[in-house]
Order: sequence, then structure tokens, then C-alpha cells
Amino acid sequence: PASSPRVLSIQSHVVHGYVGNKCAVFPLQLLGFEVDPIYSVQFSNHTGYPSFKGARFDGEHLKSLIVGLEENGLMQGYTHLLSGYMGSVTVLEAIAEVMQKMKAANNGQVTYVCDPVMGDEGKLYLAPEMVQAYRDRIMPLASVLVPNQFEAELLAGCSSPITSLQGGLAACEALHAQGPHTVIITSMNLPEDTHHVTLLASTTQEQSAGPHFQRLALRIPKIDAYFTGTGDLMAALLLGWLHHHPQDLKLAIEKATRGLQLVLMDTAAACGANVLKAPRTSEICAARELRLVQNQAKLAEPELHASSLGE
Ligand code: ATP
Ligand code: PLP
Ligand code: PXL
Repeated sequence: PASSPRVLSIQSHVVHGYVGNKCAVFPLQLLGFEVDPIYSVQFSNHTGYPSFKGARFDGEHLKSLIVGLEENGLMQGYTHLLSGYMGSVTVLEAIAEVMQKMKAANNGQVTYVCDPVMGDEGKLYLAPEMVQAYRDRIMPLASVLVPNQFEAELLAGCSSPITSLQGGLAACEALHAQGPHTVIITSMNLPEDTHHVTLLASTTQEQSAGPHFQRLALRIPKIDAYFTGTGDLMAALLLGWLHHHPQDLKLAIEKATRGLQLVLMDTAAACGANVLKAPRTSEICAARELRLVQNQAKLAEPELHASSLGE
């Protein structure tokens, strides 16, 4: 039998709750992947809580783990690299090296799914030099890029915010030109459609039959609440379902989106309306943590009902 796909996932670890690798390891295991996590930071909880403790790891730490894997022949067998929130520029630079080593160990057959976590809603939450490091070092190596709207604007070099599907497609073009064959802007807030978030996917993949272009937009009903870790879970689910449905971008995106929405709906129902709207005390943040374990069956087999998602 064919061996399982294997992901090296370089992202945050939090002790309590669900962001970063806590949103990637279990969901990808549910989808049949071997998952090897490396932590970019280890914090007590996500940074949206009133406080957090812990440490960031640097590029040298990452490189030394890779040397350990190499010494034992363990860099062979990876089919995917997944990266998310990075604590520092040195980790980002080290990732470029890791990707080259992974490719060398696996006949060039590694898919790199990159979530360029830098900010949201017009606010950068990392050092500005991270933007340039993503452009110079990471974009040329990425296969699948999964930015949010703000990250897409930053990396594409948009002079003004995206306000339309056309604007989103133009950004995708600019991003393809920097490397990734597939770009999925996971959430756009378009001014004429305030009750939905719009996901926009664009692929320009070389296939045996020739280059294959496809674009699709999906409108997702907004839940009136703010969750943390949704981008990380979405990136993991997209990696998983794109792998399982390599010839069907639409199905892969629908399954990832549906699984995520089912988790969010259940999490919203479990915390109740007053928690969804409340200011971020520790207690409220803890109550809003994504309910992954409780919804594992839905993540593994998201039921698609025909009318649930428009195209
Ligand atoms: P990253 O910075 O990691 O790229 P992100 O900002 O893209 O993260 P989100 O904006 O949370 O992440 O979007 C990811 C997905 O989460 C969206 O495609 C959408 O399906 C879902 N999502 C997040 N919040 C909501 C919400 N309030 N209602 C409905 N869907 C949501
Ligand atoms: N199809 C598309 C459009 C993709 O972006 C990807 C990348 O993940 C795949 C298929 C599947 O590639 P893999 O099987 O290496 O995950
Ligand atoms: O979900 C993004 C994320 C990743 N890693 C850490 C975080 C957050 C969001 O708050 O705090 C450590």
C-alpha cells in the first residue's frame, strides 16, 4: 500500500487552546496525514488573551532540529511543508533552507502550503521586515499561498485595499508571479456584501494536459463573533483536502470551508450569545476556543449540502 502523506508543520504551540500547530496536527491526522510539528513559539495561550508567557524560537533552533532529522535519514518521506505564524525573521530565513533540504531529500516532490501570517484588518502584528522576508525568501518556494485579505494586499503590493472580486483577482495575479501556483485568499470583506466573507481561489497549475487555470469565489455567511485560530485551521484543512482531491479544487475548498464552518457554528452555540459579544477577558477568550475534539467527525467528513455554499 502507498505510504501516508507526511507533513512538516512549523507553527506556534500553545499550552491551552487552539491556534497554530494545535489547529493543524489533530485535523491533519484525522485526514490521514502523518504530522511532524516544529514549534516557532511556545506560549501559554494565544496572544489575544490579556496576558501570555513563553518563548520564541530562533532560526538556529529550527536548523538544529533539521540536522537531527537529516542525521537519522528522517527528511525522506515528506510530501508537504506547512508554515504559519513565525516568531522572528531568522525562523523565516531558516524555512527557506528547510524547504530546499526537503526537496533534495524527496526528488523535488514537496508541496509547500504557506500561510503568511502577518496581520489582519489593516494592522501588521509583526516587524515590517517580515513582509520583505516573505517576498524575497518564501514566495519563490511556496506552492500554495493562503493569505487573508490584508496579507494578500501586502505581498501583492496593492496600492489600495481590495474592495471587489476584480481587485482580489488582480492581487492573485501579482502573487502567482512571485511563485505560488495556487493562491487562496481565505477571507475578503467586500463593501457590497457585509453579511458574507468571500474566499477567492486562483490556480495556474501545470498538468500533464498543459497549464490549467481556474478561479473560484465562495461566499461564506458571517457568524457575528470573533474567533482565533480560524486561519490556521483553514490552512491545515486546505492542505488536507487539496491533497485528497487534486483534480477538484472546488470540492477541496468546499470541504475545508464546510468543516471549518461546522466547528465555528458548534463553538458559537456552545459559548452562547453573551460570550460571543463580550470583551476579551481571560474567561471569555477561553470560552471561545475552537471545539476541535468535539467536532472531529465533521472535520473528517464534512457533509456538503448543495445549497449551503454559493459559487
Ligand atoms: P491568517 O492570518 O492565518 O491567514 P485569516 O485572517 O485568513 O488568518 P480568517 O480571517 O479567520 O483567517 O479566515 C479564515 C476562515 O475562517 C475564513 O475562510 C472563514 O471561513 C472562517 N471564518 C473566520 N471567522 C469567521 C466568522 N466570524 N464567520 C464565518 N466564518 C469565519
Ligand atoms: N490541486 C491544487 C489546485 C493544489 O493547490 C494542490 C496543492 O496542495 C494540489 C492539487 C495537491 O497537491 P498535493 O497532493 O501535493 O497536496
Ligand atoms: O492564529 C494565529 C496565532 C498563531 N500563533 C499565536 C497566536 C495567534 C493568534 O493570536 O497568538 C501564538
